Amino acid sequence: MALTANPHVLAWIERCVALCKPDKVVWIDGSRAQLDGLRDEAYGTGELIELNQEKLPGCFYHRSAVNDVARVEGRTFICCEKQEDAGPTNNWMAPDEMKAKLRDIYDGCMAGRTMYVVPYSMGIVGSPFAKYGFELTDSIYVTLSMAIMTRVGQSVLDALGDSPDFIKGLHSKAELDADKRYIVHFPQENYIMSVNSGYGGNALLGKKCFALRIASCLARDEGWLAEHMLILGIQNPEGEIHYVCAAFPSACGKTNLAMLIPPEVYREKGWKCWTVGDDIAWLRPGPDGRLWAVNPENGFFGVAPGTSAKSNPNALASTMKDTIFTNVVLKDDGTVWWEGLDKNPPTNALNWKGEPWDPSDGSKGAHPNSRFTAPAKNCPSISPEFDNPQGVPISAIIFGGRRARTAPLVTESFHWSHGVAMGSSMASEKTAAAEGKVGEVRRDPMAMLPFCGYHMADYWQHWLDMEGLLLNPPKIFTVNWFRTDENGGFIWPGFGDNLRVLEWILNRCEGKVGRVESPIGWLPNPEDIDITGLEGVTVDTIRELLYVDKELWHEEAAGIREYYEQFGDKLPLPMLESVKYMDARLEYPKFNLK
Ligand code: GTP
Ligand code: SPV
Ligand code: MN
Repeated sequence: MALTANPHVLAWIERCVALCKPDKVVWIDGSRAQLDGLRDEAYGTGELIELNQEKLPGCFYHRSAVNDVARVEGRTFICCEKQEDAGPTNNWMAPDEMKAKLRDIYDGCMAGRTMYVVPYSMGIVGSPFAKYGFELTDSIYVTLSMAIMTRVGQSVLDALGDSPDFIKGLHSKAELDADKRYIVHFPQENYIMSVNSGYGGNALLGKKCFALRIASCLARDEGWLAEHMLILGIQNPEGEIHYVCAAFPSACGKTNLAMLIPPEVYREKGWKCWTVGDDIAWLRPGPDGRLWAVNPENGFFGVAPGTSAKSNPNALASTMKDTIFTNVVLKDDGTVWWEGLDKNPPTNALNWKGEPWDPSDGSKGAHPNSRFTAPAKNCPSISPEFDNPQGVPISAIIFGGRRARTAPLVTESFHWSHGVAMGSSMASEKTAAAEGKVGEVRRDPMAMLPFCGYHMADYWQHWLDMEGLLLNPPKIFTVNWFRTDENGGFIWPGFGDNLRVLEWILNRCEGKVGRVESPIGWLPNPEDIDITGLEGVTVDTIRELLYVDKELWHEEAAGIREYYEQFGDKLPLPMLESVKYMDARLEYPKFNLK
């Protein structure tokens, strides 16, 4: 039975039912009993596997299809009326043409199956910043994942009432046919259609599809920002908490930074960090002229490999109950394992494909993009402000990526538009979170390349315009934890020690520390990065990590200009000026670069 009388919702669902032809329709009220019932049903069909309930209470396991393990950017479309509004970085098709194509694929796709109606909220239900959506899906895995990642159920319907202001999402696994897989956004209709995938960002429509691609369009129209950013609170020994947002491309360290545990010497002095969000931030100008951030999600869909008691104890602790594990190693005692968890790969275990796995044969047991889906409230470092509907005030915005050689450990922008230019030209080496060749360098502006729902150059202009809405804008920085030495090893220890860099950033925001001018931005005095208690890192190491290589940066400037060319007349002037200026400054005698 329908759980709402909202005529707009009911009329749309009726059309979807007529198209997909499910055997029945089940409304998700969000109750524990209903979700547990669905989980048990999925144990029966093998869609989900129960884990050891003594060791991992409330946890279960899922394997996705072998051809369905990451987002598919090549099959992700922005279908606005005019192609030029989607821009050169998005796939586009005319809405009518796409709908005709999808109609054939969806026709009868749920025959013999149940359609679950999942009402969900991005943001705290009832908050002025929350936005509501519905995901119609034929997957119990997706339904249960949405119940972790978002706020679902009756409270959402009550808050929505009879309003037509909701985001529609129609998802079907269909046949999991990779050739008919489409992840499609119709921003002008607030509509998302996803078919033939059951994985992560392709299928959990509240996440990348709604909270970034559709929301970025809403944000442009309404004067705010929807960003691929973590939100972290940093408490200093005086007890003050300052918040930063950071955008890194997929699988480049957001979850890790969001759950940072200070190094021992910092903990002893009283430093503490608080997790507000690990993937998505919605940012609005507040009445005080600052930028305020909320995390619209309610859980973490984190990369499993590399997560350990050493690298990220908070993430690991978050997965100890009520968590779904996808595509990791399944051990014979009903627990899980992945590369980097510890140094003891299990014997008698099944790999992510469900095959008996011999760790000594050199193959990976867990898929590199295997993930945990964990409730945010499980996280030991979850911020007391997590549920604050007003969000938290942001002192600094940080852009980062994986660069083996070029980018310094940290750089401060000269001013807002320079910071926007820095964000627009971010580059990173490709990871396993999306299909394609791992390792190759690609530009990923603001870590939003796969997630911006409109023309990238218009998005940069929107970022520039935001300055005018902020009396007290955050400072913008870039960081790079991934510089390597001649043997390919990381020079910077990273993880908890990244707080040492954050401290410098916050000190800059408060004017408590100096900086050095460089052609590419302000850099720290190497002595101002606190290295107390760090083994093997000296002031010279920091100097090396901050080094600006003239030739590499000339190449970088050329690469950025070439990248910008595709945006033609739409490219905001400050972007181009910024790279020209930087390129010229590399030759200024005062910098004396070799
Ligand atoms: P998405 O969920 O895909 O958006 O990824 P993410 O940005 O949250 O990345 P995550 O924190 O899961 O990190 C991905 C990988 O980066 C893991 O293998 C980490 O071990 C590694 N990583 C994270 N932080 C650091 C760091 O400071 N230094 C180094 N060397 N590696 C890091
Ligand atoms: C990412 O790829 O940035 C993720 C995982 O956070 S997914 O939800 O699949 O997009
Ligand atoms: Mn992400």
